[in-house]
Amino acid sequence: MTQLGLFVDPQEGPDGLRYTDNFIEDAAEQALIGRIAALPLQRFQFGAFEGNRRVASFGYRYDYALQRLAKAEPIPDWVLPLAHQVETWAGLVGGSVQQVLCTEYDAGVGIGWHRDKPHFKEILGLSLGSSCKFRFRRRSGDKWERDTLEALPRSLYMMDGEARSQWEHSIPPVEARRYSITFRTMKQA
Ligand SMILES: O=C(O)CCC(=O)C(=O)O
Repeated sequence: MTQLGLFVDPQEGPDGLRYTDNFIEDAAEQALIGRIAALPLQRFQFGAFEGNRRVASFGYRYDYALQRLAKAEPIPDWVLPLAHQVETWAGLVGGSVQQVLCTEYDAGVGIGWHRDKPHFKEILGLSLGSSCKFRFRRRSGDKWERDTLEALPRSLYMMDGEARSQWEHSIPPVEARRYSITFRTMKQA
């Protein structure tokens, strides 16, 4: 298993994965955690099932019952400068981020293997509060090829290319409460 923690070697890990530590300062992290904790977070709903993580979606949300995107509350003003900072780092045009997901994982909570919905293009994620093992896997014959990114608090990752289209990702139960903000661009129709 390759540990990408500092992402020293760009040849390591899934193609299309980018990562940087210290994307924001400590004070900004604390302010963002306060903002997310104050949101009306809801347990993640997928059809008849409910995840243990708590979320709030902005811009769009995926409706699992109707299997399509639905409009959500606009991206809040306090997220917009951060979304712009994320777009600049990613080399994206300003305003590309059109969906924002704020997530709270209590200790012991994670997220199962998945790829983000095909309606979205680039996926970027800011980690807050504690680190997590951001795992990747993809089929290779009858085996799984695997990688793990140690995503530190205040770090940002981006999934594009193969990391986005071929690899699944998951987070095993976190040891301490973690928050994340996921920034998604839209695939053009
Ligand atoms: O918390 C994270 O950084 C990942 C979230 C995620 O994979 C998702 O909500 O689809």
